[in-house]
Amino acid sequence: MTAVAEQTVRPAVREFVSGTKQLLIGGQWVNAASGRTFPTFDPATGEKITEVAHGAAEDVDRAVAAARRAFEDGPWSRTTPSERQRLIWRIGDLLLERAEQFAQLEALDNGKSVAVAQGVDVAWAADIFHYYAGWATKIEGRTITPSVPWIPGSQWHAYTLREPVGVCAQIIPWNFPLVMAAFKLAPALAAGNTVILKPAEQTPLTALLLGELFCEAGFPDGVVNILTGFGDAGAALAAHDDVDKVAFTGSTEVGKKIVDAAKGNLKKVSLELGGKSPNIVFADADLEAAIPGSANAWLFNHGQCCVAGTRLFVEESIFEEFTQGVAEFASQVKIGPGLDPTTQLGPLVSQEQLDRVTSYLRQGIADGARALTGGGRHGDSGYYVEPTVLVDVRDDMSVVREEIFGPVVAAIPFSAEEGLAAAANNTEYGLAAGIWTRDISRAHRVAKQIKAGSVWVNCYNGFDTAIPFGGYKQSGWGRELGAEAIDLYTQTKAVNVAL
Ligand code: TXE
Repeated sequence: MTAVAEQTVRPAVREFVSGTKQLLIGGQWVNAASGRTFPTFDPATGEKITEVAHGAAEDVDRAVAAARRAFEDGPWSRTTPSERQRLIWRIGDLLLERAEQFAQLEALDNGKSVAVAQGVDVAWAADIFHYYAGWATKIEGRTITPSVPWIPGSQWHAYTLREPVGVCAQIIPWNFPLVMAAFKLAPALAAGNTVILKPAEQTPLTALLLGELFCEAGFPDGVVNILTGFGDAGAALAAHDDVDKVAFTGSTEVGKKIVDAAKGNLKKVSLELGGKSPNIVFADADLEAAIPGSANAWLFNHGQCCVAGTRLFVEESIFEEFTQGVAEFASQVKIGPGLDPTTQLGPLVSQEQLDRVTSYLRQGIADGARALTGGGRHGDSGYYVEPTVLVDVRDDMSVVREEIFGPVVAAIPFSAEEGLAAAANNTEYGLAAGIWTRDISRAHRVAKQIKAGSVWVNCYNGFDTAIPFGGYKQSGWGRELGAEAIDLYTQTKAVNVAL
């Protein structure tokens, strides 16, 4: 840790990162079978925070075996829904009790502002555990009265049971490390599954701290296993014959590899992948709300959001005024390290992401795009990028077509509602969209035409644990959050009884 980080973070955080972090397998903290470790870095400085166990295929086998035992023989398969409810609820409580520690650790490892980490990430993760604790006691089947018309006079009684899928592998990314862990773990556990969670190699720390909460709360051994490592560990989980389901959030490219790897035993697959979401502003919109709202649509979390509104469609008559307003807003955000509570825009997560985002910017400008503000790296230490508003863009440019995952937006003028949805839908992705207008009929009309899993009207990033979330097209398979996530982690058994 740097001297600044040493001074800023609480003793509990310093202590947590003071030694090598281990894997959580079968209720025990253990080294990787190979004994290897890897470093995790502070993106504000590029300096190492600590070493983490480098889990690989052999550890995957151990973790899957532990999860299988806990599912088949262990107490988890015999716990009642109300016992699961109490345990899961306790995780939400513990997260809130330790909110500051989690927030500082997240800011240190990921680079996001500590204020956002506490107010959004930790608060939301706790809410997700509380919400799904409630679901544990409400997973119910149906009764059906079949008529079986080809057996006259027969009498039948049929009902459905909703059973857990089994051993679930959950592979998550680095942009919302704690929230992603909560998205995956809470519904899976509520439905009675056991889990192996693989955090991203860039940001393993809050998942490991969360692992401590599972031990403290009294979850039986092997119900939650946490395996830190790289893509090869994820690939081994996705391919494992004793894993019943794999849930993944990350790039579309890796999502396709997961689908291939899962074929062996046809395990269930759910995917939440990339996006290039349209955010549409009509001339009649409330500009006082739409300008900051549309800026935050791609600035939030430094643009490292799968839902980021990175194609900004603005009606021609207000295009110049609006894009200037967004550029001015963006140029005024305070850039700094995540651990500074006044920071609004922190560093990107890694050198790799810095290189990736700045290379998109260079390519876009070489292709003829013009930066109204920003355009490159910010400073020369840490992984900072200037918030960038690009105009004069064309549909064939990579900055318009591809997910950049940094604080960059491409602004595109439009002249009429006719043809607008086709332009907005002209992407391989379909995760989210925004619509800003005072015309309520138009808002609903356009919302219906957009091919995306979430549409926000006169707001952006409007998330709630009860609202389902997921992608159309190449943005994914399945829906997380809400009741839909319980569907992802249960399977239906139909029982038909001849009376
Ligand atoms: O993602 P990866 P990366 C997008 C975003 C970003 C790009 C690359 O555009 O710029 O992806 O980021 C694990 N089998 N998103 O390379 O590789 C990996 O260890 C199984 C969008 O970091 O998809 C990590 O835990 N697992 C996204 C997780 O997959 C594998 C969030 C995500 O890493 C694997 C992150 C394999 N073959 C990036 N290879 C979103 N939808 O929010 C890697 N992993």
